[in-house]
Amino acid sequence: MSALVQFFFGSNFKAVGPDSAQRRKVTGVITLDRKYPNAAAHPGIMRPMKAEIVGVLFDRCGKQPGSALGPEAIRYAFERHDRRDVRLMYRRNVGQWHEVRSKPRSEDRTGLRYFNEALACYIATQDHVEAVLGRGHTPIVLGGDHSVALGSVPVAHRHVQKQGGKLAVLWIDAHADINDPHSSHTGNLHGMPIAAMLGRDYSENPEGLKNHQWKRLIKEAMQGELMSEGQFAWLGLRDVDLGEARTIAKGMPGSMPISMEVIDRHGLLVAFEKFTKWFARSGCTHLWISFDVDVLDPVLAPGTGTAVRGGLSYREAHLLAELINEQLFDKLVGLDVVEVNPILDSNNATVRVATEWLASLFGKRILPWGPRV
Ligand SMILES: [Mn+2]
Repeated sequence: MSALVQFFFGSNFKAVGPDSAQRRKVTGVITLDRKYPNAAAHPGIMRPMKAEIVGVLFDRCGKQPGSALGPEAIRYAFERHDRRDVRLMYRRNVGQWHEVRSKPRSEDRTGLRYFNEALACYIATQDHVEAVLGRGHTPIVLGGDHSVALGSVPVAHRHVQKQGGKLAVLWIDAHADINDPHSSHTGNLHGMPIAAMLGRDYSENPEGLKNHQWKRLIKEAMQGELMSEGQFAWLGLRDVDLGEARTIAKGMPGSMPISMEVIDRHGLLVAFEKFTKWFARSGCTHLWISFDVDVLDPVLAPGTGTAVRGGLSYREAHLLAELINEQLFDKLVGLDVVEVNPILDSNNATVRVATEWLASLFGKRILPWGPRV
C-alpha cells in the first residue's frame, strides 16, 4: 500500500486488484478493500448498505471539464468531513473503491463528440458495475458527466431482468436527458443517455457517421436488452428542451415526470408519494437512482456544469434521501451521483452536499431513531 493511500484510508484498507477491467486497457484500476464494520456496534442505525464505489473520471461528454475530478473530491470530503456522523456513515456503508480512468483518444470531429473514448469508458464502467452486482453489493457510480449512466443503468437493468424482475430508474435531475444526436443543441452525450437506453432511432442522415456511432453505442451499451418508457421517472425537472417535452408527453407512455412545479405545489413528501405509487403500479421490482447534483439549487450546489436556478433546497434533498432509505432501501440496486465539478465549486459546497446527501441515503438521521412524531 502506498503511503498516500495509507494516509487517506488508514490501516483498515488493503490494496487488492487489478481486476478484469484492466483487460480493456482503458482503465487504471485502484481497488481498496475493507470489511464492512459490524452494524450491531451502532444500535439505532439501519443496517449498512454494503456499497462499492465506482469512480468514473470522465467528463468529455459534459458541458465543461472538471466533473472527472468529482469522485476524488467526494472521497476526500467523506474521509475528512468535519461531522463525525457523516464519516461514520461512509465507513459503515462503503467497502471497496474502484476507478475508471479514460484514456484520451484522437477525436473524429465529424461524428459524436469523443465517441470512441466515451464508449470505451462506458464498457469499462459496465465491467465494474457487473462485478459489484455479482458480489451481491450495491454499486455507487460517481461521475463524471451524466453520460456515465450508460455504464451503470444498462447493467442493473440486465441484472434485474435475469432474476425475472423489472428495474425502475428514478432520474433526479434538472434535465430530462432524453435528447438524441439530432434533437440535441450541444451534441454532448450527457443529455442523451435515456434516449440511448430506450434505443431511440433517429433519421437525420441514415448513412452518416453520427448515425452509425449512435447505433453502435446502443448495441454495445444495451447488448440487445433495450429499456422501455415505463421504466423511467424523473424528479426535479425544470430545464426541459421543447423537443424533450414533446417526447415525454407523446412518446413516453407509462413514465412519470415529476417537475419542480409539482414539488412547488404539493411539497416534496407528496411528490415522493406520487413516485412510490407510480413505482407500485409500474410492475417494477427494483430501483436505480441516477442523481445529478444540478437538481439542487445553485445557491446550494454551484459546482456543476449545467446549473439551473430554482432547484431543490438542502432540506428537500435530504428528505428525499431519507424517504428513499426508509421506504425503498430493499429495492435499491444501486445509484449514480454525477456532474459534481470541483473546479466550478465554491468553498467545496457542492462536494460537501453530495457527501451529506449520500450519508442521508445510507441512513443518517438527525436523531438516530428518525422523526417519530
Ligand atoms: Mn443529467
